[in-house]
Amino acid sequence: MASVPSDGSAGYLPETVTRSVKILVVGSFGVGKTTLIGSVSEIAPLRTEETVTQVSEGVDDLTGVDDKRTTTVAMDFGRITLNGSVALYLFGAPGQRRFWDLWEGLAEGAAGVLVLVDTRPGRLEASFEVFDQLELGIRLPFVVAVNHFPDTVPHGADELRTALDLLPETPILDCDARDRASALNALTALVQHALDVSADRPADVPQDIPVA
Ligand SMILES: Nc1nc2c(ncn2[C@@H]2O[C@H](COP(=O)(O)OP(=O)(O)OP(=O)(O)O)[C@@H](O)[C@H]2O)c(=O)[nH]1
Ligand SMILES: [Mg+2]
Repeated sequence: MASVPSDGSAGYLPETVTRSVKILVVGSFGVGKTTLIGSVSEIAPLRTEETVTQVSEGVDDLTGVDDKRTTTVAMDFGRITLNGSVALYLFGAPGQRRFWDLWEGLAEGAAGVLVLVDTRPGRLEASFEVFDQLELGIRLPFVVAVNHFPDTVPHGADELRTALDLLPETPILDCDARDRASALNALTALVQHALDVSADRPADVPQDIPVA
């Protein structure tokens, strides 16, 4: 399905690509957005990492990500080609609360949003506002991916759906942002969901994206 160039082509878009789709990746501080885009991108990802400063103290909860030294201050960018024909352009949002005003601009033209959540004790609450932001400001189809850390306690989808107040049709899946196949699986689920949602709005998303 996906390929990383090993032939020195520097990640030029394959000639077989006939469609391009913009995807936004959001989530609260430190959930693994930059990691996921880095794992899955077939080109060297663009990152805008800066050192976490004291400005973050008392604002962004560092619980569970104590070893995190850098944070995204503008966006991540990567690309993955599905089935040789559809290029997904991945835009990662900054997770620090003070940068959330950038999300709406980053969402422009996107077909859907992958929402990463960290369900560990003390971390899940940070995602509540993310969904407010999505529902009030961005209003695009989204899929929720639970990024598993070593101390993540598995929760049932129903339990999470209730905790996050999600609609019954919103897909929830597990992923490991460090794992390419897992990240790809989450993105594929999002494309499929965006297609399903757009059935009533044919202009939003190309209808013939091959999802394998
Ligand atoms: N164990 C484990 N660690 C992860 C995983 N994903 C990310 N990490 C680690 O968690 C930290 C957060 O990763 P980032 O990818 O920078 O998170 P982010 O969501 O981009 O963070 P901001 O841009 O600052 O909001 C890093 O230290 C990663 O190495 C995962 O799936 N499992
Ligand atoms: Mg980041």
